[in-house]
Amino acid sequence: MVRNAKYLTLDISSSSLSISILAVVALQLHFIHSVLSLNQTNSYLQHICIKGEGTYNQESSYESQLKRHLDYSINNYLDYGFIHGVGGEGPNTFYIKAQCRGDASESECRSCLVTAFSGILRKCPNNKGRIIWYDNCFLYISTVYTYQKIDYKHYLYLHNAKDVSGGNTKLFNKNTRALLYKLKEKAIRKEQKPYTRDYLYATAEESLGTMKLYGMMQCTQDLSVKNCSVCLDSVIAKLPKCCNGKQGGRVLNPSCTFRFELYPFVRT
Ligand SMILES: *[C@@H]1O[C@H](CO)[C@@H](O)[C@H](O)[C@H]1NC(C)=O
Ligand SMILES: CC(=O)N[C@H]1CO[C@H](CO)[C@@H](O)[C@@H]1O
Repeated sequence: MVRNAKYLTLDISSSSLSISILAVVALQLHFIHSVLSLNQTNSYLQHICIKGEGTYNQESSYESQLKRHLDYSINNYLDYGFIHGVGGEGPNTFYIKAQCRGDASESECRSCLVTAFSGILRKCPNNKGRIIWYDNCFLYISTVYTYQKIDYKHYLYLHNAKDVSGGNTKLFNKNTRALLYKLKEKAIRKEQKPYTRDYLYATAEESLGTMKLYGMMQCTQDLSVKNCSVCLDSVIAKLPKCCNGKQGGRVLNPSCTFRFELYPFVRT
């Protein structure tokens, strides 16, 4: 009897406990859902360990210099979401290039780059050349001077798993291309000022019948407007390779990038 009562009590409290847990979970689910509907996550996308740039010994001071340099830049120079840095000496000279997506807040940008740095140390533990991409930022560490240069070597292609429905691939590709050229004109427009978040960055949306196509384009802020345009042409030319007949896709490069989807994925 006593045992039963005890059991009952326990049962009641644990069920009310599970009810309150459920309520919290429901709240979180609601929160997660509203975040997801803008797909404002910061997923890891891909990385490249650049074999040709050599390796370093993890016991050497190279990595701690790199870390100090990056920490300092992240804490002091992130106003426009772009970092370029030079450090180390002689054969251990490193160049850092990092940029956040134009709609990332300063704190999202900072936390993305902190994640990116620990991610790159894990994925390419002793490569001197390495690149890592997340939704909100990328980080490129190299032995090669990258400032103001267009990168024609490192492209990353990602596409939405879903195919365009209804056999409208040709028309959809044409509409996507049109959106990308519209984005390009917007990204390199003359009214834009250097040292602002919007510099060399653009978002746009286009109605396609009952659907809506959303797009984003960005060059790194060190590029000249002319070179941004050249870089964007080079990524747009990869459209068939990355995304033929897909509902969404992106081409990423350490100098410029684009993405399009049939759902809103970027704050406008
Ligand atoms: C444009 O890009 C090329 C190729 O990366 C580079 O050599 C040149 O210095 C850049 N020009 C400017 C004005 O930044
Ligand atoms: C990767 C991901 O989370 N994609 C989702 C983005 O949002 C749309 C609609 O809001 C979903 O359908 C996708 O699955």
